[in-house]
Amino acid sequence: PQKAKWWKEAVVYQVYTRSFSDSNGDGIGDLPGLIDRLDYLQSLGVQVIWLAPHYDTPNVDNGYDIRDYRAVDPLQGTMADFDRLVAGLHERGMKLIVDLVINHTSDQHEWFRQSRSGPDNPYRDFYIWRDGRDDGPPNNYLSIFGGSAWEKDEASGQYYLHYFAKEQPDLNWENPKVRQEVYNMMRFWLDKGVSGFRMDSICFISKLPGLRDLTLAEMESLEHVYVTGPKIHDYLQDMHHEVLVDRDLLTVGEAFGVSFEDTPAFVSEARNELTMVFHFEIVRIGRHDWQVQDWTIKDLKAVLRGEETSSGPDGWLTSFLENHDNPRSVSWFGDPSPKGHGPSAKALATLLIMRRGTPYIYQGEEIGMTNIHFDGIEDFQDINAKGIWNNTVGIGKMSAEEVLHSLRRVTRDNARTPMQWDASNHAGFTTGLPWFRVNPNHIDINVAQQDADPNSILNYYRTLIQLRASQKTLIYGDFEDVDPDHPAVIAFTRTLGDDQFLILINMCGETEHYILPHGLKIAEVLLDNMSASVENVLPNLKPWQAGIYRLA
Ligand code: ISL
Repeated sequence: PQKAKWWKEAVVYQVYTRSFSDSNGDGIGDLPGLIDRLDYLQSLGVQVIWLAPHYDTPNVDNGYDIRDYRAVDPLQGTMADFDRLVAGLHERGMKLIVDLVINHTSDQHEWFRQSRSGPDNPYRDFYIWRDGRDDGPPNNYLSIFGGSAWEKDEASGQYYLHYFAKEQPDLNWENPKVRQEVYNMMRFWLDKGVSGFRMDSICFISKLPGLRDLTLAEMESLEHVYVTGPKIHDYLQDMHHEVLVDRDLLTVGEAFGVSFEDTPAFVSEARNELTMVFHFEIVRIGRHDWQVQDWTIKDLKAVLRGEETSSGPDGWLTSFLENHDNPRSVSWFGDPSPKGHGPSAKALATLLIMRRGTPYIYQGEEIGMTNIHFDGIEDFQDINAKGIWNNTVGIGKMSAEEVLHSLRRVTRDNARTPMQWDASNHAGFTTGLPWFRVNPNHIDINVAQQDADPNSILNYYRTLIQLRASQKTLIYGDFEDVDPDHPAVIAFTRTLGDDQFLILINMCGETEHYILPHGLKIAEVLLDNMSASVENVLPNLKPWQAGIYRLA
């Protein structure tokens, strides 16, 4: 049986501050804007906020390029605002986790400025510098955002490594001084009252010894290579021992590239590394890297089962369908048209909250925010989308239409449009000019309207979250897919001792004639997005019908 922990019972809400709520009219969301919305977040029933990077940054990658780990980005507010945020959450019985970006810093970080100033500088070894090979970079590593992962520094003639943008040089974790600096910085924020960390790209921090060239196959899936550094577990255990131990924190690692089989090593409680990780198999279903592909509900169910076992006997897991790096789930897995929007968003909510694992709601998901329309490349903000464009259309490798077809669907920008608070101009996000376009559908999809409608997606989320909080079985119970082969319906049970629930989700926009396997029978409806009664849940599941039921 699972040990009880607050971070298993909590539902987490991810705030992408820049797009959440702007208090001063500069068009960029900020900490005071978030503080103004805490009552709303409390009313949703979430207990934890995951805050996007709030550190001083030149904003090349929306804050994932940190210039000063101990200062607040002036666009987002002040240290006093940060302290007020923590206090405001604690007053409401809620907690804060912050984003920890320690695979790389900004190239404007003081450590990098020093490091770059010459091979003899004491900070040189804070980053990864190598001599070039022939007339090019030290090896054929590629950046996740496209192009070489090496940038030449003209002054010394050497190259530095950057897995992401060239303005995001990778830290050298081999250097014990780097580790000590990072640990001190983590203690600084823990002393301010944060309850844990979301660790960005954490599985990339250990580099491959020798930095050999990648094979062609490896170049196609960089993340699977970059997570295989041999010291990753030493570093995480060292960090745990130095900083995390005995503090009862939520630590969630971004495990982009880590296979399900390799996951127990990160999350096993006995190993003292992380409490849970994010996998990308579910949110990346239906695409290869950034190119869209066909997918089926059966594929999705296979991934759900695979992820379920990835926690091993004494680890924990996460459940999420959206974040700031992925398109909107209702546009990807559901049906964003007026007819399918409400039912499919509720069906996805049922999956998100009722799986085993700590659920993470991304801002706007609780009202079913959708992807936005892009005409041409000039409509995009995302540094990743621009990199993809330059490396395809830019060098004549692919046609603009072909690339746009995928980019429109997959770009991270889809998740970064301003939060839709109401039907007013700029959706109540700002009184100024928003930094990024507001989705015109805020007229119909917004918090104010859904708050007032008992049948809204928002109120369905509230009910789901309460239900999960009230039933230990829905938190700690085992998960079993009871119908792996059905092509349209997800059917699973959650079981703890004698207590058992059935979750049914019709993942398509057609009525499904559905018979429960193994002679199972529904005895009680706890929640059903079509308000069906015991007698009429089955045999005809309506389009996107979903719910939680007790079995006879
Ligand atoms: O979203 C991706 C590409 O579009 C992923 O490859 C993503 O870059 C990867 O999951 C790492 O993401 C994290 O680190 C990046 C930052 O840009 C992302 O926003 C962050 O979530 C670099 O810090």
